[in-house]
Amino acid sequence: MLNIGAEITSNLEKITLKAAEEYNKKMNTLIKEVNENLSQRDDLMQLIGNNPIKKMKDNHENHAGFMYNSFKVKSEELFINTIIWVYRTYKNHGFSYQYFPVELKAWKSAVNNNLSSENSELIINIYNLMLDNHKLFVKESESREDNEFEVSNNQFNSPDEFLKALLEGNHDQCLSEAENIKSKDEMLLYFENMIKPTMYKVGSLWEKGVISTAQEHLASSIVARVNSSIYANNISLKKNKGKAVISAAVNEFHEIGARIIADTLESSGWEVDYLGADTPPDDLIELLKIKKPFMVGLSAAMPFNIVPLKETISKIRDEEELKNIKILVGGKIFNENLKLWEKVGADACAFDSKEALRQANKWWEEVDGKNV
Ligand code: B12
Repeated sequence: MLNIGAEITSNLEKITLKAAEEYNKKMNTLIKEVNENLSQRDDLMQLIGNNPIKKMKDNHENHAGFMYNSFKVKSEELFINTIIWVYRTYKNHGFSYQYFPVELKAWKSAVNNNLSSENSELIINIYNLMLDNHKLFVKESESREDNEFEVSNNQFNSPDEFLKALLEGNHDQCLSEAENIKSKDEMLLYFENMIKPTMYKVGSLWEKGVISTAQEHLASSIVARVNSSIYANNISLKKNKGKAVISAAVNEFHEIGARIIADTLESSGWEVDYLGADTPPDDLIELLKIKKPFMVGLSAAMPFNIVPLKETISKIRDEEELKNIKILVGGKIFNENLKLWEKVGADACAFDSKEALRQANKWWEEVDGKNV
C-alpha cells in the first residue's frame, strides 16, 4: 500500500456520519455544480480528450457515489485502488491528467458552497489529500495493470481463442467447446480457467480503450448463453445440502460471477435460488423469509455498491427470523480489497467458486453434522 495510506485512513476516520449523510443528501446538487463548473471551461475538450460530455458526467456521478461509500466504509485500500483505476481508465479513454486536479478543485468548491462548514471542512481535507497526491496517483496508475488471470495447464482451448471468438460474436465456436463439458468437475474448471480469465481480459481491453462498450456487452451476453448451456448439460438433481439464495447486490449489474457461484453450489447438492443482478434489499428480505435458506451469497464488483450491500446485510441481521442465515460475500471488489468483507458485516468472503463451495460445505457440515 502507498505511504499516504495512514494519512488517508486518519482523514477518512474523522469524517462523521453526519458529514457523510449531508454529502449524500446533497449529492445531486454537488454533481450538477461540478458538471456546470467544468462545462463552462474553454479548455473542456482538451481536458476530456474530445470525449462526449456524458462520459465526464458519468464519472462525476460515479465519483460522488464512490466518495460517499469511502466516507462510510473507511477503507484505505478501496479508496486508493479506486482512484488509481479511475486515473488509468480515463487516461486510456483520452482524458488528460490535468482533468483530475481541475475536477477535484470543482468538487472542493461545490462542497464548500453547499455543505455546512462543520461538515465541509472534514470532506475538503480528503479532497486536499487527493490534490496533493495527484502526481503519485499518475505514477501509480501508469505502473499498475488491472488484474488479469493467467491460466496454465488449461485442458481447454486457449482463452485467447475463446476471447477472439467472443469479440467476433462467434456464438457457434464459443458454444461448441461448452457442449463437450460433461462433468461437474469440468464445468467448475471451465468457469474458473476459461470464462473468468477471458472476462477479466475483456475488462482490461475495455479499460485500455481497445474494445468498445458494445463489444464488452456482446462478450457478456455470449458468456451468459454459454454458461446456460453448460448448466443445462450438467445439472445435478440430487439435493442433499441446504438451501442457498445467491444474488448480486442492489445496483450491481455484474452477475456472471454470482451465477457461477450459484451453478457451482447447485451442482454440488445445494438447493439454489439464483436472483441475478440488482436485487432490491426489501424484496430480497421478503424472499428470504419465504424461502428460509441456510445461506445467502451476495456479489459486488463496484466501489459505489459497498454501502448499499452493507445496509442490506444489516437489514437481514435485524430480522429475528433471519438471524441464523449465514452470509457469504464475494466479487471483484472483495478480491482486490482483502479486508473489505469484514466491514460489510458478512460471515465470510470467498475468492472464487472453489473457495465458495468449500466455505458453504464447511458451514453445512458444522450445523448439520453431515459428512459432505
Ligand atoms: C462484463 C462486465 C460488465 C457487464 C456485466 C454483465 C453481466 N451480465 O454481468 C456490464 C456491461 C453490465 C458492466 C457494467 C459496468 N461495468 Co463492468 N465489467 C465487466 C467485466 C468485463 C467482466 C465481469 C465478469 O463477468 N467477470 C468474470 C467473473 C467470473 O468474475 P468475478 O465477477 O470476479 O467473479 C468471480 C469472483 O469474484 C467470485 N465471486 C463473484 N461473485 C461472488 C459472489 C459470492 C457470494 C462469492 C462467494 C464469490 C463471488 O467468484 C467468481 C468466480 O471465480 C469486468 C472486468 C473484470 N475484471 O471483472 C468489468 C468491470 C468490473 N466493470 C467496470 C465498470 C467501470 C463498469 C461500469 C461502471 C461501466 C459504465 N461506464 O457503465 C458499469 C457498472 C454497472 C453497475 N452498476 O454494476 C470496471 C470496474 C472497475 C472499478 N474498480 O470500478 C471493470 C473491472 C472493468 C475494468 N477493467 O475497468 N460491466
